[in-house]
Amino acid sequence: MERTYIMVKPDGVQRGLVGEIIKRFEQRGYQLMALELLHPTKEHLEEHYKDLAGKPFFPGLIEYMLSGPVVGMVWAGKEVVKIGRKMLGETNPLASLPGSIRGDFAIDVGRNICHGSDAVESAEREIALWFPRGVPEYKRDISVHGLIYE
Ligand code: IDP
Ligand code: MG
Repeated sequence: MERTYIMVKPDGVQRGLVGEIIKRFEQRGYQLMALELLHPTKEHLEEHYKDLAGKPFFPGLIEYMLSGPVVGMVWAGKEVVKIGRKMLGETNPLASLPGSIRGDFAIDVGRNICHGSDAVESAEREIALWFPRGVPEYKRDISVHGLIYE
């Protein structure tokens, strides 16, 4: 089953949007596999965002991500990486359609409340980074949701 790493960033936690973001993934039909509120170190965040290390906004991004706790989650289900990104909206909230999380709750690219992996490979890398003890699988009674998994 495809998995993705979704994170509520410090501004999302401060604004009380954790439940709202969880709700959207749950009601869409995705399966919650792991969930943790944590205070990541600078080194951990630099590793998470290592592909962006050369960008001018990188120091500001790390400072923002260090401003408070984050909530990390693993969600699983059909095409969850791609659909999860759609549910989050565009990187710049101003380009995000209403109905997406950023399109409903944010206006600033530097305070865009959530993170979602951008590919299956980066999702697996991020899951290993944020949940190093592993993420156990569990069975879900999918018939109650009307979902059919291949
Ligand atoms: P993503 O979060 O939509 O995948 P990335 O390009 O991976 O976007 O950038 C990671 C994060 O860095 C963004 O979510 C945003 O918080 C921040 N960021 C990206 N571009 C800019 C920018 O131009 N100015 C300020 N912050 C930015
Ligand atoms: Mg990204």
